[in-house]
Amino acid sequence: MRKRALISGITGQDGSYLSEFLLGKGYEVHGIMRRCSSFTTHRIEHLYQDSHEQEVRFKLHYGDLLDPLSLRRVISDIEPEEVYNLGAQSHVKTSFEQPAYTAEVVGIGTLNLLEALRDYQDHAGHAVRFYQASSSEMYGNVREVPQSEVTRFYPRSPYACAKVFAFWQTINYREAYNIFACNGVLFNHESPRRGETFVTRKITRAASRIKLGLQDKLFLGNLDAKRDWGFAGDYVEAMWLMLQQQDPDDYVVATGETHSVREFLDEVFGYLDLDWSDYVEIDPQYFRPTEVNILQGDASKAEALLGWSPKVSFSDLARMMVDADLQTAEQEAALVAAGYAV
Ligand code: NAP
Ligand code: F7E
Repeated sequence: MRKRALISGITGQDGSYLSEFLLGKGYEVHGIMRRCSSFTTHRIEHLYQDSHEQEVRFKLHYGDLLDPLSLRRVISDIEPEEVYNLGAQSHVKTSFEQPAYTAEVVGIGTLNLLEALRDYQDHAGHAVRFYQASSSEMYGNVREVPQSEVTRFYPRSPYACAKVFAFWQTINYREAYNIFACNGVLFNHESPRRGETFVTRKITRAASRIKLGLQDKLFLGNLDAKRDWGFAGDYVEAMWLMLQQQDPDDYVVATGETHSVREFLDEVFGYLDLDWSDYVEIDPQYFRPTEVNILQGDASKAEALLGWSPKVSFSDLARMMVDADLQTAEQEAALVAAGYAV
C-alpha cells in the first residue's frame, strides 16, 4: 500500500518541490489549495500532467487553514500517514501591513490543523506524522551567530511572532497528545519557483529583464541585510527525513553561510556581465519597521542525525535562478518584438 501525504501550501514554492520529491519516493500526494479567481497551480501543473499514473497519485482538494471543517473533511477522506504544514502568508514585509491576517493563517491555521489531527489520531485511531514549516525569522534580533536549535528566539515581525506561536503549539501537541510532530527551522531557501516579491527572485528576474532591454531600473530596500540562502529542492528532503526518524524532534536546516543582499547582486549582475550600481535604486518603501540584520544557521544536528547536507552552493543557486529567468525574459522579448505589450 502506498504511503499517503497531505500538504498544505502545495501551490507554493516548497509545496511544489516537496510534491515532486514525495512522488519520486512512490507516495500518493494530496494537497490543500484555496479557491482563487485565477489559476494558482502554475508550479505544480507539470505534476498532474506528467502521466496517467501520476494523475491518480497526485490530487488537489479545496480547503483553507482558516476553515477547520475543510481540514477535517480532507483528512478523514484521505487518511494520510504524513501531513506537511507549508501553508502561510509567508511574506515578512506584508505581515507588517496585515498582522492580524498573518497571525490567523500562520498561527491559528497551524492550530486548526493540529486540532484536526489530534481528533483524527485519538478518535479515528490513525497514527499521523506532522511537519511544521518553522522559520529562521524566529531568531530575528539574533542572540548569537550562528543560530542553532538552542538559540533563543527574538521575533522581529508579525510573521515571525506567529511562527513562534506555531512552533510551540507543535511541540505542545507532541508532548500533550503524543502526536509525532516536528519543527523544521528552515533558513531562507530559494529557487526559480520563488515568489517574485522575495528579494532573490526580484533581483534575478529584474537583472534578466535588464540584460534583454525589457526594464532599466530595479528598486530595492536594505542591501546590508545578510541571509543564509540555500536551494529549496535540497530543503524538502530534510522535511521528509524528519518524519522518517524513530522519534519526533526539531531541526535547523541551513547552509551555514551568510551573504548580504549586496553580495547576491554582485553574483547575479556579475554573471550577466552587468554592474548593478548602474541599475539599482534604493526605495524606502522596501525597508521594514524592524529588520532582521543577519541570519546564519548551524545545521550540524540535521547533518548528524538526519544525514542531511545542502548540495547547491550560493553561486550555483544564483546562476540557476538567472538561467531560468533569462528563458522567461527571452520569451517576453520575443513577444515585444512581435508587437505585444508584456
Ligand atoms: P509560498 O511560496 O509563499 O507558499 C505559501 C503557500 O501557502 C501557498 O501555496 C499559498 O497558497 C498557501 N496559503 C496561503 N494562505 C493559506 C491559507 N489560508 N490556507 C491554505 N493555504 C494557504 O511559501 P514557501 O516559500 O513555499 O514556504 C513554505 C512554508 O515554509 C511557509 O509556511 C513559509 O512561511 C515557511 N518558510 C519558508 C522559508 C523560505 O525561505 N521559503 C523559510 C522558512 C519557512 P496560494 O497559492 O493560494 O497563495
Ligand atoms: O527579504 C531585504 C529585506 O523578503 C530578505 C520568507 O520566505 O525567508 C523569507 O523572509 C532580505 C530582508 O525574505 C528588498 O529587508 C532588500 O532583509 O527575500 P525576503 P525574508 O524576509 O528573509 C524567511 C526564512 C521566511 O520564513 C519567510 O517566509 O532582503 N530586502 N530589498 C528586500 N526584500 C524584499 N522582499 N524586497 C526588496 O526589495
